[in-house]
Amino acid sequence: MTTPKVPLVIDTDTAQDDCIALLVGLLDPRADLRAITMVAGNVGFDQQIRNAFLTLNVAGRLGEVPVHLGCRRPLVRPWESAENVHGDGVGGMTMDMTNCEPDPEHAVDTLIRLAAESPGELTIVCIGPLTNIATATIKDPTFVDNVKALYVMGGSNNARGNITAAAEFNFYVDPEAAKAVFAAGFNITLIPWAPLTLEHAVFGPDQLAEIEALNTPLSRFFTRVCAATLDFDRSVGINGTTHPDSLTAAVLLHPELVTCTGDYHVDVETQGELTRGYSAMSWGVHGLVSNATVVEEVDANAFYDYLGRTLAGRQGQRV
Ligand SMILES: [Ca+2]
Repeated sequence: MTTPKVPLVIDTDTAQDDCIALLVGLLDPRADLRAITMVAGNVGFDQQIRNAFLTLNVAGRLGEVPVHLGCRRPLVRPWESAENVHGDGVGGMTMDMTNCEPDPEHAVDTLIRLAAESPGELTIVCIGPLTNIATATIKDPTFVDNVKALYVMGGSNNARGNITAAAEFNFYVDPEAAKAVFAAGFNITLIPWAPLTLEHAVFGPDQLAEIEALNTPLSRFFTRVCAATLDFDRSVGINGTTHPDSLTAAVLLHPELVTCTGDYHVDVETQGELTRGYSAMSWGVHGLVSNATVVEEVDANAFYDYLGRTLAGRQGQRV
């Protein structure tokens, strides 16, 4: 018996682990990736587009999955980048972009259309700021009900941030969008930065060496893309590369990776003097109704093995 494929869109600010999440969506046999939608986030918008096409190319799927361009800035605030962390997001890789044309349909309209075409079936893997999702929610009142689920990478579960002490980057960049999305009534599974990513989705030096030793086009791509942040990660006390985005895509396709979840009411701070983008996650004792399933633990070894198998594959072209 074959397992039914999971229809999904990946909404991404493509740099580093976003690229690896795209590989998961492009290469996992369980995934039916219907579109890649782009949102302002990690690095310059046009660089993000190039990074998405580089990833499609290495996966051997150029021209098969459309790239749609979405919101180029947050709802209310000016865009802030994480280029100090990511550089260009792909370790300086380039390619001929002659045949890499984004689809002319705006990403927000794509999200609305694809959700409406198969109501209750489409999952959106949200691994950037939530600007496109919030905008789609405002534009089409039926969008929330048409979407099966959102798998959101963002926030921290009563734990430390990354761009500030209080906030994780995706929620910090567009806190108004994040707040709107959590208030909208979606079925949300949330993959937080801390403690989950820091405890369960960091690949240390030995694991990175194992991946490099695979010496496939995909593993070489991984090594080049992810190595660019190693110095930054070490400077902030993380001895390895972090993989919250690829974990988010992986747990959608392989829920058996998840070993513990909790029901939380999640809200996002938009006004705080020191806490812009802070995710307040209430664990059921404050009289608030749950609006998200928060992943609390995953099988870290199984996740690493899964990505290793993906990168060991024969798909992809030389880089
Ligand atoms: Ca991202």
